Amino acid sequence: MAHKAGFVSIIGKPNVGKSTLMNVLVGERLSIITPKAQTTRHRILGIVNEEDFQIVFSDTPGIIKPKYSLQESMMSFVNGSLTDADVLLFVTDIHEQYDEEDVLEKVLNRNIPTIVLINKIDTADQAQVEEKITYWQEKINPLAIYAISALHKHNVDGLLDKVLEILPEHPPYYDKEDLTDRSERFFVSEMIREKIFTNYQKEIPYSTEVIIKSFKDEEETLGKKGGIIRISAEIIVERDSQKNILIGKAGSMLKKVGTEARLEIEKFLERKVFLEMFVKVIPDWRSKKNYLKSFGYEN
Ligand code: GDP
Ligand code: K
Ligand code: MG
Repeated sequence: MAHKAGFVSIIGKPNVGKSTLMNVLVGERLSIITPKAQTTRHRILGIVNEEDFQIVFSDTPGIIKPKYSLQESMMSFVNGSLTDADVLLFVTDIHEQYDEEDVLEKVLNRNIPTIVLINKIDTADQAQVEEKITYWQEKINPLAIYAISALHKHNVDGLLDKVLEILPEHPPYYDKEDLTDRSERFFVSEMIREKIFTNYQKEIPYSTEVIIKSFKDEEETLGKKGGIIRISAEIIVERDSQKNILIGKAGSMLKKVGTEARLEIEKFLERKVFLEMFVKVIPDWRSKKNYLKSFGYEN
């Protein structure tokens, strides 16, 4: 049988469940998930490999109108994923209103086969689901519409079969062992960022970046069997006041974040981890191109 392969972009507004869906499709917890908008800042590949196919999913930041350079870079990741997509998975929340047309225009004027996913149907009744299916049918007449719950893995298998049906015959783009294009360091920094998103309110999560300064696996560096992985991370914020909040009384908050992140990282790496974190202030880093570039946000 001929081998199929292609790129499948998961796109939509913030918080509709794109990252949840990507993790379900790939069967691994690659993308971080929080109830806050703009959790995902990068294009993250999740690769599903079988003998006769390779599906390369792209999780992307939610589509917004950028207000500062970081957000511009986030939107350029969305555009990049649209440029090489063989299939679009356009994710919507069942309760979401589409009164402005800008998102649709950006996404749907490209002649890419599009599947609409009406997500979070666990929060709606059958009549609402049917109403939305009709709505999207009339509005954009996509190749297919699936009403799903990414959270409860409901109706997702049929979706995978549909994607396979559309994918072109092509040799694999990545090694068939690969699960993603990102490094362990990247996922570690994301897991710390996730805990910052869930532990702090207001502007702190949006003003924070996490940089892994060192990552030393004692099994490799010391040849020590059962050795731990020592990780040192820098948490960057924009102001001294944010640094104080992040650290908390006598370091209590940072300690909580560190413990939660370490447990997550240990699960991911399947190893014991020692995690140390430092907080550093870089005023206005989200608007400074040189910092953005060094943090991996190319524009
Ligand atoms: P993204 O911003 O589009 O990547 O959305 P996330 O995957 O980060 O999810 C945003 C929020 O929606 C999180 O709190 C998820 O747990 C929640 N969520 C995602 N899918 C579903 C779903 O099918 N049903 C419900 N009830 N919540 C969901
Ligand atoms: K989110
Ligand atoms: Mg996301």
